[in-house]
Amino acid sequence: MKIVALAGGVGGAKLLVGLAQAMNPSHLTAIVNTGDDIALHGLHVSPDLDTATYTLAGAVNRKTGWGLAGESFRALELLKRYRREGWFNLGDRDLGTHIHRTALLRSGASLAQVTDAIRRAWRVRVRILPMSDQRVTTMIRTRDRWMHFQEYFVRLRTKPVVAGIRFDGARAARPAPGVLAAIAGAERIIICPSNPLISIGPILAVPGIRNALRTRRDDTVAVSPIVGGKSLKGPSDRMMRQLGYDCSAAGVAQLYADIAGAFAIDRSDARQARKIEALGMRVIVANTVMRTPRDKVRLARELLA
Ligand code: FO1
Repeated sequence: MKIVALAGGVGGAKLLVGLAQAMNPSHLTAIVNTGDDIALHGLHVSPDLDTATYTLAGAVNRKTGWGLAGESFRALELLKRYRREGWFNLGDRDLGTHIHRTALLRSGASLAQVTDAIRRAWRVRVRILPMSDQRVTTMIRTRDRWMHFQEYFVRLRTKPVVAGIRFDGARAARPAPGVLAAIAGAERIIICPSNPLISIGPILAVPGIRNALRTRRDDTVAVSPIVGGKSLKGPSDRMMRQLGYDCSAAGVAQLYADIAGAFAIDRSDARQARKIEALGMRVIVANTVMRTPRDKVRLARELLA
């Protein structure tokens, strides 16, 4: 069975691990958000691609969900001494990935080619595709200005109220090679419990992807990242509220109603089922909170069943 999963950061990567264990991992394609990508110290950093790769390789820092386990930050200490920007915590080993990615991009490789080379070096069998080879940058508007997503997320620790989101470069971007074919050829498509606005939103903003998914609505299931009105990880709940969305599983379902024929919610949200069914979506009630490795595989099996 060929499966496609749309994923953003930490929440998405967790479900990818469950899927990779519940099926033949070489039949799984992850289409990953690159709106969070940032240029730092002359390096191209792709946080969500790396989170997916490191997590699937079993090398991720389990505490944070991003970066590598057992990481040190000695290069960063020196960067700070030189008064370079030090708010984005690039680990010593992680820097190796960014140096390699940047060098390959400079020598003319595409982001999709580089991503494939990196996941092979980590012996990851799941195919990992960036949403696009072109640069798309998620920008966040706070009260007084627009800023890069990572400035809002990491430097300002998601404290400012979000007044708007835009995806710079999206209109001119194209789906990365393999993305549309994977969507067309998948037996099932899974939208991971990632932030719908800033993790899945950029993927859907790449021209052609949302339309391709609309034609596969009957085979697509989305998983709610909101449980009991709260996000499982990160600022999804606050962001949704601040931007005037209904911050609930049903509110997320509304955002996906045109592309997902089924929507998975947590047992504790079972009362929302009727509201979601009214959107023309089939509701799957499951344990969607992934705390242990068993939780991940169990959820993956339910989504594949
Ligand atoms: N997240 C943080 O909250 N603080 C950091 O300093 C940080 C550094 C970082 C370095 C490499 C990387 O791949 C991810 C990193 N992240 C950090 C996570 C990243 O900002 C988020 O996971 C995503 O961009 C949101 O999906």
